[in-house]
Amino acid sequence: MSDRPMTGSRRAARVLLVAFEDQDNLGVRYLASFLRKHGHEATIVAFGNAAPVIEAAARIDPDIIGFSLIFQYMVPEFREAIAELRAAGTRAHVTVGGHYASFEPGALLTAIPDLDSVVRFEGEETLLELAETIVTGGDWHSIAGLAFRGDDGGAVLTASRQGTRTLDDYPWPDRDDIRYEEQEMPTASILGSRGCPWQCSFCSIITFYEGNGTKGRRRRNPIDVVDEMEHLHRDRGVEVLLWQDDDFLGGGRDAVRWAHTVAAESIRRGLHHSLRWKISCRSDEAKRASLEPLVEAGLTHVYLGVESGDADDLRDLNKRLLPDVHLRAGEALRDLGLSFDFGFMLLQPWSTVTSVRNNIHFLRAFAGDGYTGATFCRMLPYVGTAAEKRLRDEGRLFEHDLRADYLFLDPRLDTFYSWMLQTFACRNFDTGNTLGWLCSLTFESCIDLPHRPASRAFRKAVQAATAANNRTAFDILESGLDYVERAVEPSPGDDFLQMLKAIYHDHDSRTRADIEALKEMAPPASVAAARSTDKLVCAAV
Ligand code: B12
Ligand code: SF4
Repeated sequence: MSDRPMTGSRRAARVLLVAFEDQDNLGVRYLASFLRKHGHEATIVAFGNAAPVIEAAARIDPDIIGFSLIFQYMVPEFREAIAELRAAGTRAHVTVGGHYASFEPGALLTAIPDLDSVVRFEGEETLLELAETIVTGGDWHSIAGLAFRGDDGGAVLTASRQGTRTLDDYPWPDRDDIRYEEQEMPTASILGSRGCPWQCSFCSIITFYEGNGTKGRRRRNPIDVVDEMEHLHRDRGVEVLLWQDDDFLGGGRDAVRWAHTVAAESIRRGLHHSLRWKISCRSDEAKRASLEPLVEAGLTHVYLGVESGDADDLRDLNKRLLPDVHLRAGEALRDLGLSFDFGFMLLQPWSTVTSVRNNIHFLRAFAGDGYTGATFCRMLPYVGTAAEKRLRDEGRLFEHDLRADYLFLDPRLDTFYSWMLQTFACRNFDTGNTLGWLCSLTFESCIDLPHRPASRAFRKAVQAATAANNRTAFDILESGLDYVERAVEPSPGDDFLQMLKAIYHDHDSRTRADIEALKEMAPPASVAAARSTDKLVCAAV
């Protein structure tokens, strides 16, 4: 399996990597290619349940099994799978890496007794050193970038890994086992950079990369990036690139120049004819002049980090911009004919009734026309964020089930939030939710490929259905807020709130019927792959 056999007496380490993989999981794919570059064997198994992991472990007899834990809520499932692995007789060293693991190694080592170590922050060098030490029977406890259980049961952290890493030193992510040819619209994830120069209070990207002693956003050589794009398109048949960069335009003029170099080089190589892009960026970066060259190169869709339409909220979130900037970004994206969706936290720990009301008004102006499906949720205080620290300092953070949580300063908002969760679960939060479908259809109605030209009639129909749904959701939200503002001791079960919920559910059924009709109208060979955009909704929280 390895591309370069080990020389000398040391044998190649066998590493089994396990990860949630809705889209290409670049974390484990970078780890796998780095291990292979150094002569080791790496196998990736997508995580759904323990059975395929146990089967792969029995087949490969790995030295290390590494789980990628980027999402905190998956801890219980991983705990179960690791216990089942041990029960099946696995003696391999079991480690975990990823965002949550990096910030909370102590809690994780306590929650998962069968775990041997945690790899903290970017894992390429640490995992390689761990693999090479374990395969030679050495003592791995002093390897930098690790955490493990000490004699007293508490977590021991080894020295952190420091120093600027050049991303160009890493081989491209290992995608050998991905069957792009079997996808209806072959879609690959790609990274042009790691990190972000901004400091939003709800986001852990800054602290995560600082954990390795790096700062800001590290960009790859743009020509090497286009080499990877060309390989994916011409050799693997990929038609859509999901740029997983947290902020594709983050880093001022240099970053825009870098993005334009990628665009110009891919046009020079003719990739723009049949390769389409999706990027994420901030509203203050979504300017016509910055985006136009990317559109020429194939940009179709933008995920915009809006987060709030209230000036006080935006200050609490440390977004360093005002609501007008979002509205201008929305206009620029419409002018360029791009589809977009956006992250939006209707509520955050310092919300007031007024800020929530302002947010609903903002949503009407921003998405009332149905150009995009309007998302709304509540900020979650993830570990490693300034918001989590502030809540902790204020004595407002409490834990349940390994998740940090909080109550609002105004108890009426707790009632509003509980009611909102019930009322809009089918629209915003459940698997296969209505909004996910509206966003998928929006993307589909804008993408234009040589074998699948965009249809104006389809676009208009999707926008009309989205507008009707968005506006109903805003009306229901506003009526619910009016009620909790005026009622004495409101409760989510109050008759009036339950009536609003029933009205929304009735409308949601009609939107579902519209969606079924729209799916029939969609140009062929696309619906399944575009579903991946469901998960982009609200990805920042
Ligand atoms: C792509 C992505 C997604 C994709 C998932 C892609 C997939 N794998 O299928 C989608 C869009 C589905 C998604 C959804 C969500 N996401 Co998301 N997502 C990302 C994003 C933007 C990029 C991930 C990536 O490719 N990173 C680049 C690779 C190279 O880095 P990496 O994965 O961190 O891996 C490195 C290290 O962590 C470490 N490592 C990782 N795994 C392992 C394993 C081992 C064994 C070792 C040794 C090391 C190691 O080494 C790797 C190489 O250096 C990240 C932000 C980010 N920059 O990472 C957010 C991020 C991971 N998502 C986040 C969140 C919150 C979500 C959602 C919960 C949002 C929501 N409210 O719905 C959902 C949950 C998904 C679900 N299942 O329900 C948060 C997680 C925060 C946290 N503390 O939990 C992040 C960090 C964004 C943020 N700004 O806060 N997401
Ligand atoms: S939310 Fe986006 S812009 Fe803000 S720090 Fe995180 S990645 Fe950067």
